[in-house]
Amino acid sequence: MSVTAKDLAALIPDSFTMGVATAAFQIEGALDKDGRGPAGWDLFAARPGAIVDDGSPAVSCDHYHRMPEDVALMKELGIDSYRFSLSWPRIQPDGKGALNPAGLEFYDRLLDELLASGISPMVTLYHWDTPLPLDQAGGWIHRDTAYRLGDFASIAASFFGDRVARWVTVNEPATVATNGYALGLHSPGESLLLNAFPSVHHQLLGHGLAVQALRSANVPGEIGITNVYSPMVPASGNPLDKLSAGLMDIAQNRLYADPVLTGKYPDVIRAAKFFSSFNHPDEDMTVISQPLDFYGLNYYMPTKVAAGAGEGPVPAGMAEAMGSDLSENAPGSPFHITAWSDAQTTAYGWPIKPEYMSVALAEMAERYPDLPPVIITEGGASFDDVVVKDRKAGKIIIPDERRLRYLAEHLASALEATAPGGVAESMDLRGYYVWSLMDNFEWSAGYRQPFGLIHVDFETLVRTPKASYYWLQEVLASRHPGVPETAAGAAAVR
Ligand code: IFM
Repeated sequence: MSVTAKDLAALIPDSFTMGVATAAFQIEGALDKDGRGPAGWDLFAARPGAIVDDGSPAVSCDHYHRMPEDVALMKELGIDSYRFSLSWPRIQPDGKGALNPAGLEFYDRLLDELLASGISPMVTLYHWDTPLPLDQAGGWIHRDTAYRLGDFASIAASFFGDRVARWVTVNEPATVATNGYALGLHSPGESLLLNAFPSVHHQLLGHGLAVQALRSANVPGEIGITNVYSPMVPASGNPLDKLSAGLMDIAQNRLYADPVLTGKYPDVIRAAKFFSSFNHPDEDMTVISQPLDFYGLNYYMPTKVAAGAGEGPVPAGMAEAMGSDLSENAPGSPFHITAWSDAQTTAYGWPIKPEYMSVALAEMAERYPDLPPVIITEGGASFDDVVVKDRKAGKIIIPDERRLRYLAEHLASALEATAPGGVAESMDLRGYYVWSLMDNFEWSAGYRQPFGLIHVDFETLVRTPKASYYWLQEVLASRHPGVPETAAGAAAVR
């Protein structure tokens, strides 16, 4: 499929939100500045070998000090909305109790700058940077962390509620539970395998408590959660592969979507033996499944699943990009992820399959008849970008056509699926946010997986828009005929 900027713009409905997304820990840097407390991630990232190349998040994009420049780049891009997260340890260093005025002031300035630039703020309350004292007390294994997130939501509502258009309570609880608590690849580095289940339940409870807090503060903004969704595809017609794909679907998709959207864990989970060792009050399910104004969905790729332990939980190519030998992380696993023989891949080794964006939306629409409006809160791709110095023009050019194509094809797939006659036509799709505004600290993959529309030189911190930025700028400007094109270089790549 090849989609031009103007063709794509013509597919975008008038009221559809186009945005870019980031997360505090991945872009802010300034970890020990102005009263920020440590996060569990600060410690995890300092462990030798935990991060590819031992990349440090200490400075990252230094967004904390360069925020006005970054907002100016967003304004120039022409987006409708910016999704960012509040750094919990910058605002409330201990995760409970005293607040840090400098942290509150930073987000005050960011919100004001966005609104002055005509950009609508979408705020994520929890994007993985748990304050260290909470992690040390058990993190998401500990029920109390959910209540602390509820309190944090009240704080955010009282300081920022007047200016936030949309709230995301928790980002991708599946990634936190799987990578952080089951496999030890992310902070807090626990390898509890199936015993990680309490971290699932407590994040979902934290989501529900945060919804309650925001509702009781009467915030005018819309409220939702963000779950990542990957269609699970059996490696073959073999019944064991099909069973494995079904189990993986439960473990990575339904385990998080069902409780929020139906108030119940999937039957298999409830029946599973490990579940009986962990009890929770029944009332939790009511808290978890409160009505939402929107459901946030992150789509990056489908997953091919095969029976048996395989060489490790993920294919070698992907594992290498994450800098890990994963063969020991899930010993005796009953199934594993396997590579697609026919797919191009991102730098991470993730298969590029835009048609599965439609599959993801169709599956969600079919499974959850009462699904609220959906917003794709993240989508994007990491590639090894090439920085070209055009000495004559005295410019740097970053021709990232693969990223541009990835975004065009995935957005087109989502819009076509949800248009009348599409495979997910019953879904009310309200927006798409590109991950990410700029290259940043990609968790345990460090700086080796750049997702940005804007290149960041991590030595000099100079920002350079890539071809995908200029292309998106043209898409955005073309939505409203009559508005003059803003961008120098908008035509660089079509
Ligand atoms: O960088 C992450 C983000 O923090 C959560 N969703 C997936 C992105 C790419 O891996």
